Amino acid sequence: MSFSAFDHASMSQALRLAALGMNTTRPNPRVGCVLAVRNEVVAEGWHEVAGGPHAEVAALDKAGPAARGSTAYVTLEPCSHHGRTPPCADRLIEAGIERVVVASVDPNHAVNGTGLERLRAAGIAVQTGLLGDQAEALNAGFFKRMRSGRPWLRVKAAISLDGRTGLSNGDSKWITSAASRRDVQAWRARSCAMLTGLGTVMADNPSLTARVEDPPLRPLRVIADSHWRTPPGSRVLDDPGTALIAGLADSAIPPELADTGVTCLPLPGSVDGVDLGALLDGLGERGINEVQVEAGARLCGSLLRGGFVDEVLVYLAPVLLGEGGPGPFALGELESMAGRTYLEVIETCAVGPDLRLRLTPGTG
Ligand code: AOF
Ligand code: ZN
Repeated sequence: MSFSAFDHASMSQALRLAALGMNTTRPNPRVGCVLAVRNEVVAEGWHEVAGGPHAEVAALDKAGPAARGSTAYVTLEPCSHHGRTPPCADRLIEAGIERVVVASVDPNHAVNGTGLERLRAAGIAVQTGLLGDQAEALNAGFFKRMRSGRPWLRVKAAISLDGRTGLSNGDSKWITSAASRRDVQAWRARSCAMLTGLGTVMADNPSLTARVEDPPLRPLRVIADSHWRTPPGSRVLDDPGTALIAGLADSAIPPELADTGVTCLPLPGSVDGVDLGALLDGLGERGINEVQVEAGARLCGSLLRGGFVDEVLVYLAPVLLGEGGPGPFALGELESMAGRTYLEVIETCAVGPDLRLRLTPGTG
């Protein structure tokens, strides 16, 4: 199936529109739509917020009668279900769209091909797969949650050139530049949840909010805290409605912690801590697509060893911290190089004086 240069350009534009919803569509995916008649764009739309109009409806509302006979370029299969809003497939049919080009099929089991079928049944020409990889990458969290029930996990680490995340006395402010720290805020803003451990709460008392100019939805702040020891006055609990503590079901929750109003999620586990798979299942059930982990070496190491990490975001600062401090992942001491962990670099870029690497756990 072939696509024209105009098809490519239009889908690229639809992807750019979809990205405008980067920080606001959750738990829904980011979706964009372009309507064009005879290679002339007549309207554009994107999904802004869950419960609000889907991308196609936003574009159709703008186009009005001009939508008749057009081609709709949509980054995700138009929905066929009644969710918070009525089905987009029906709206496209009613509007007299002639052709629909879709980047990726909706993995939501409530849709999953049925939107395409409905359009085809109405006599609309439907093509799929144009820039599908980009559409999927834009919604890696949504796709992963729909397919596995678990969120996409990104571990962020700020390290020195000698691989440390701080000094042995815990001091770590700051290793990376202000530019890198600002960049981190943008990754927080697009995340549905932040995940840390009790150790980081005690050492740094972080707020784990996203401080960007246009304040987006607050990420859910999640603390892995086996024995419910998070101090009720911690900054992560300053807005308890957007915080969650995951602890062991067989450990008692102190009343002063419960009284803060924070959500407590009791989980199975062991002396090593809560069962991280169960924690991720719990977050998936809460509609969490993308999780950003900013935590100490122990939790990050456990997540990596457990195979739960999808992406690692490393800020590498040109500073040396000497001996004694920890690295980003506690993986134990290796006896031979055969035990090393490989990661694959998928992107490198300069951020101020630092280097930012995006990696995925690989097989070597
Ligand atoms: C589309 N266009 O722009 C989006 C879609 O509860 P609702 O009504 O908002 O539906 C959410 C589901 O609809 C979401 O899980 C995904 O399957 C699909 N999202 N579909 O046709 C859009 N955002
Ligand atoms: Zn829809």
